[in-house]
Amino acid sequence: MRILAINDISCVGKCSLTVALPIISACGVTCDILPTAILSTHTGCFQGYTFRDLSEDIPAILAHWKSLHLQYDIIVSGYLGSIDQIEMVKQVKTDLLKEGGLFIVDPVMGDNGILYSHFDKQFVNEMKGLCKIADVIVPNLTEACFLTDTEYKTVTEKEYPAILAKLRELCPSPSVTGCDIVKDGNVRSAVFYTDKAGQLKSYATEKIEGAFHGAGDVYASALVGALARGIDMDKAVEISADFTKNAIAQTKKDGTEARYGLNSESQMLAFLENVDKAAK
Ligand code: PXL
Repeated sequence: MRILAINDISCVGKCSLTVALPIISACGVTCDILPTAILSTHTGCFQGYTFRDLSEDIPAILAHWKSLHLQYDIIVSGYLGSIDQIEMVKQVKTDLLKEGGLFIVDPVMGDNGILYSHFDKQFVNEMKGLCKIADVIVPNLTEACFLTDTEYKTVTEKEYPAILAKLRELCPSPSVTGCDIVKDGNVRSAVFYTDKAGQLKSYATEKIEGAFHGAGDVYASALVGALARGIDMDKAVEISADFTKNAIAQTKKDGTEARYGLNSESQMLAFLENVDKAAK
């Protein structure tokens, strides 16, 4: 099983490839990487970061891979620095995804109702185009709102089914993280997703207060690893959401600054045991 993760390298602040590579590889599959940019830190909550766009290097990398006849079972894309890079990812899918392979898009664009710096309405529109050719998309609630032209500020849990229905117009299998729901008077954090037939489903975990950077990357990487091991979507969502929640709880316990990312390392073994159990 060979996976290609397309994402940036943020050298500090665990997210994108520094999260995807260890988590996907640990699931027992090969994870190759296509770095889109190198940054000194990610762009959220840090100032003065460096940003080297690697677009110029990518055609030669792809030409070399073609000469090796590399083909992928799963391609997963994450943070893309420009509209040109969205076009590049479409080409990578055409050239390198095996017949019947899975194309998974994490439409990284924003959080807490706002777009990250560098992104605008035009980028959102182009990202909708990328989602249209994906088999699975994993937006957070903010990104789901931008993809469906929904006002984030006023969203309540009553709107989740309509958002999922609109996302299904883009992609057959959306999975939206960070959806707060109230159950028995307690707020819980849920993933809302649909199966291929369009039936709405959700999986909720304890809500841990705070904004934790890189949580979406941990969830998406775990989901890719679980799907790569042949686990069905229901179970893959469940074990990926549990892992993410445990990593958030660990980060809160450690008291490290949220912008430095999730301390998922100590929770990895339990996640991998769940992967192994479910893959049998
Ligand atoms: O975690 C998502 C992410 C990935 N890569 C870069 C980012 C962000 C979010 O801020 O800035 C460079």
